Amino acid sequence: MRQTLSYTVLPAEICIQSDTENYTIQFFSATTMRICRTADKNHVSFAIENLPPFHTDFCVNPSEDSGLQITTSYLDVRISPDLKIDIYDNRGTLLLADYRGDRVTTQTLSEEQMALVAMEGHQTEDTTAPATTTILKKLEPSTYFYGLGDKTGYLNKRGYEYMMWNTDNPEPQLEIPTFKAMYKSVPFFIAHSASGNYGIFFDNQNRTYFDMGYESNEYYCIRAEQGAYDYYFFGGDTMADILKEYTRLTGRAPLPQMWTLGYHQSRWSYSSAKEILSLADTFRREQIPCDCIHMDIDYMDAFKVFTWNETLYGEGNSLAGQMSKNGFKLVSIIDPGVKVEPGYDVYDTGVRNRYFATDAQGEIYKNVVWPGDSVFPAFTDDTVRIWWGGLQKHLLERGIRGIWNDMNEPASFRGPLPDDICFSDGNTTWKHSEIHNVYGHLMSKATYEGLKQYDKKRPFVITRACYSGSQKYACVWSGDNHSIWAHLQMAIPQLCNLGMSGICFAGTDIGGFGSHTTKELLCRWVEVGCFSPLFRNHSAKLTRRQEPFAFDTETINIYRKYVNLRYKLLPYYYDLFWEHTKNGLPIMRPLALHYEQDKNTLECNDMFLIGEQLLAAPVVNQGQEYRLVYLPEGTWIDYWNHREYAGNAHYIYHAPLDTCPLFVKAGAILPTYPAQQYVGEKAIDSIHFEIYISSNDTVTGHYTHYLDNGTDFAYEQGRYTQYEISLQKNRQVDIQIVHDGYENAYTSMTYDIIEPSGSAVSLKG
Ligand code: MIG
Repeated sequence: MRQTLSYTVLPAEICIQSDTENYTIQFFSATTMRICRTADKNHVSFAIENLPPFHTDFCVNPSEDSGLQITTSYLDVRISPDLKIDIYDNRGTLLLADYRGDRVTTQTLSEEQMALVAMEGHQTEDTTAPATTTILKKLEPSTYFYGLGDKTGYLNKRGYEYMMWNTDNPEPQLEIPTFKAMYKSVPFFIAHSASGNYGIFFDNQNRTYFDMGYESNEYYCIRAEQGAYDYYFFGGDTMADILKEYTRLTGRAPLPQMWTLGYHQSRWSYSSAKEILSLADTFRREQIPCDCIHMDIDYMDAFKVFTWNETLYGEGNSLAGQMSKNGFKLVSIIDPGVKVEPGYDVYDTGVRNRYFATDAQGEIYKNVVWPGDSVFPAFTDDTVRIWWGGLQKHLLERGIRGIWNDMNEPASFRGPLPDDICFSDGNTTWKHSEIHNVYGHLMSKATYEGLKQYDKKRPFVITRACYSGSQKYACVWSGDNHSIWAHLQMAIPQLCNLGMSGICFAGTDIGGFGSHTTKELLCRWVEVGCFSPLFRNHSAKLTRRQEPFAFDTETINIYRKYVNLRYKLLPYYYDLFWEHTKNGLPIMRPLALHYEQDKNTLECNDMFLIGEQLLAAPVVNQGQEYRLVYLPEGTWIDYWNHREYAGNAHYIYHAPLDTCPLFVKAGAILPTYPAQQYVGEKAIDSIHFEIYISSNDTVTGHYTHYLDNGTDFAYEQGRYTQYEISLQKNRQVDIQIVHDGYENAYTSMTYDIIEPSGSAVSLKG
């Protein structure tokens, strides 16, 4: 029997009724569309805090097949009577079609057979588990997928299945089939194909599965065990347009304090004030710039959060005070688990006010983490978040300048938290299974808001677990990697995909966390890490030491070279963060983001861009001194020797241990600072631009430079200065101040025009 759709058009939405379900469609721009089950329209979104205004400029018409056609100036959406949705762009190109067949599941073994397979320890995960929502979309042969947070594997996510379930598993996260889930859940991806681009954000924080063409080459599949049927479709001419819209919806990273972009040194755990002070001295003596030392769990008294072991780490803020004389800041770790110990005021206050998660019977739920028996704050509740935010004062009083949130998946030592543990928010009681993936998000939010209120500076929060939208509150690190080459290699696609997921402020533990690093691995890792937005070396207890001076003079020299490079480029990094607040683009970018028409870039796992002007091609293989470099279109200048490279070509590059191949796009205008041992060591009253031209002198360039006090929120009141610098064909350089609000703006500006010195020969040449 032929169905006909009935529908109602309201000023800001379209409601579609079929025999079985009602759906609502809304637009937030000509390219951004939301499709949800009408019953789910008002579900709580943890990612989107302020829905942007509705876009009401759309037309709805019945279509010839008794379906419906909705158009905006960009999209042409066709809905068939059986409720299949096909999305075209305004040129008639099909971007995304609903799949017309059924899912073909791969698990066909009987229970008995499964048990047999499991006996040897093989994985027998059942991907056919019941789902309340299954979205099947047609998979085109040429589609590449990017995003999905920091999952294992390669830049292109096609062909693999991932699970969104924040997971702490410190084993080497290697084989993708066994590591479907990591610490973070970001149910957003961008699809790129020959016919165009689009993005999908599935706003469901429950356990979800993203099969990106693993079980079939015909479709891809998004499934949820429970929760809302609610997804956003983003069209866009470029992947950058899509990221801009996705981050308009879920938020962007606010400007960080400038010092947080410097170098951070960490290890689990520096065991006393004495050790930390002597470490700081070593940095200064070796002239390796460093802004901050991280304090892992041992600084606490019996792992009780918001306490301080004064015997080992000094009284009051004495440690921070001594460190600051040397230009160092301290960041300290805070886990969510609160030790069960009557008389410990964090525990007592939480119990008295019912701030902790309970079991189904209403008893406070206990599991085990570092302090032993522990309880878990219900961060779902505003009151609990405000309380937790206030607790940060204990650390601010000790002079701590940033908070590192760990174990917030939440991790637990006595088995996972049962699904039915209750987290209340005053009105609703959420089951653990419903809020597991946003637990870290809500903890970061509480921390951010507390720091903002009591410190008044731009909060510096690092989180391990997160969800879509956490970029508003915290930067992230990729958790417990290992000191193995495979994890250095994986760092590049991980950080690039975090950027493609809206999370621009990210890093991996430089040198590797678990296992034992080597001199060569550490050197190659800092050559990648110095470009990652969060620049931190961290390692586990009982592993070989991996501070920059842990090996020999050659290592120190190489390390210093790259940390110095980072400090020289600090104003460039800061500009990129500012740009991110405007357009949602990441700092560290896959080549595909700017060269999506070039097939060579689409699966490039071992090179990346920093903004648009720099391209790094680090060596990430043991024993390698030569590597293949691909440069996309344009003219590129070797940062080290100024040789000119024609783009669209492959080169063999000699990169001994002290060399990370680095290229500057001709026409680039790079802002640079003088060498400093830490941010603020020198009062910077002048800036120097390096301007890279091509040998035929035809390349032009344009650059926006941003300056403010690098610390607080005064810029929101217009207290910043913005410069526009341009390079004309005849080497004419023009600098203009377009906003003049920062009281300590530069008193002088200088530039060098960098001329190419000879040209390189490509592989074809
Ligand atoms: O179970 O605090 O990922 O960075 O050093 C280990 C100790 C707990 C895990 C974090 C790591 C940190 C470590 N933590």
